Amino acid sequence: MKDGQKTLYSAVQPTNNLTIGNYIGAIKNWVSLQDDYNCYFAIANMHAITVRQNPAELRQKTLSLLALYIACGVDPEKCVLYVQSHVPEHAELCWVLNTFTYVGEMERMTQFKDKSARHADNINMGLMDYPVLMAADILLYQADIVPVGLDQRQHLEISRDIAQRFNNVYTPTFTVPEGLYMKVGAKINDLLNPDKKMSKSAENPNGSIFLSDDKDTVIRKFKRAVTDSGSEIKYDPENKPGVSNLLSIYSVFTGKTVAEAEKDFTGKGYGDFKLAVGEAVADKLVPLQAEQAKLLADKEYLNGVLLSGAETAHKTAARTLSKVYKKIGFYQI
Ligand code: ATP
Ligand code: LTN
Repeated sequence: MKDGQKTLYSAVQPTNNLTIGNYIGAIKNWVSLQDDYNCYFAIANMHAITVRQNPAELRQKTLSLLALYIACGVDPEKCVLYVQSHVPEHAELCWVLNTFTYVGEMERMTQFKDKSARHADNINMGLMDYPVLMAADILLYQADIVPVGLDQRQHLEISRDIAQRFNNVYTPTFTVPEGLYMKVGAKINDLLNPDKKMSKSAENPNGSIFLSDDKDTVIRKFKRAVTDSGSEIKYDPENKPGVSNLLSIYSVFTGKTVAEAEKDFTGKGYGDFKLAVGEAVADKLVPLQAEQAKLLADKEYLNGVLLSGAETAHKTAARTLSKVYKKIGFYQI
């Protein structure tokens, strides 16, 4: 822990396979921020069970996500990496915050509406309560900033509202967190449906590039990516959503600006362009997969990271929860 630094919090659910959207919108940014903040990165398995999971798979994906965080460059020596369910204060604070959240607010959440439609046979209370648990995650650590993709903006706003509401009823208790959205890549879109976000759980897996895809699959998916009418390779999300999405991906994976990326392709056709994007992505994914596999072979090391992460996280979380319990009048012994 670094004294005097602000606190940063983020998490990903250990569900399905992660896409390059998750990587670009979330994990990649964590790496560049980890030296400047006190960072907590969780594996949100409690959020994951809001839709039905296979238990063996959930267990395996938890470890595999940790290995991925580390393979991407998130350093367990600098950051607190832990599993959400290992720190019981998340559920405990969530309960208190539920009493500061209105049913109507939760019913209006876009993700709740989307997921209710997709899982109509299982619209459970947890699905509705998802944003409150997320607020509990963030507020327990008094996080100043929360780097996430744009799809999480609404959840972040509600976390801020809940924090402010509590602070106003009692005395300042929670830091009111700020969302951090990157300029390029805050929303990577589906390759076949460039108006929709690329998602882990998309119906057609050909529109998503999974971090576990091999080189041939990556190239094949990019070859089939939907481009736009005309032939110019230019960043114009309004009129050329397909091409602009590919340019964003290329720019993030090569470290070039979007303007530099455009220049690389002046005079070139869509075929060459799509191949180059595919190659840039595959070149980064192959070593990442090798590193993840190497880490996964050392379960003892990974368990050690989680054990020490849970211990550190629990200390901070317990301090906040105790403050909250005192303010609301819970008798403490
Ligand atoms: P699902 O589609 O299964 O609900 P998801 O792909 O949205 O899941 P999460 O675990 O919910 O994945 O999100 C992890 C992080 O990745 C969040 O910070 C989220 O904002 C970010 N993210 C997800 N998809 C994208 C995307 N297409 N572009 C940019 N960021 C994204
Ligand atoms: N709901 C988030 C994952 C998540 C999260 C958090 C992100 C759970 N808790 C706290 C930031 C802060 C998602 O990305 N789907």
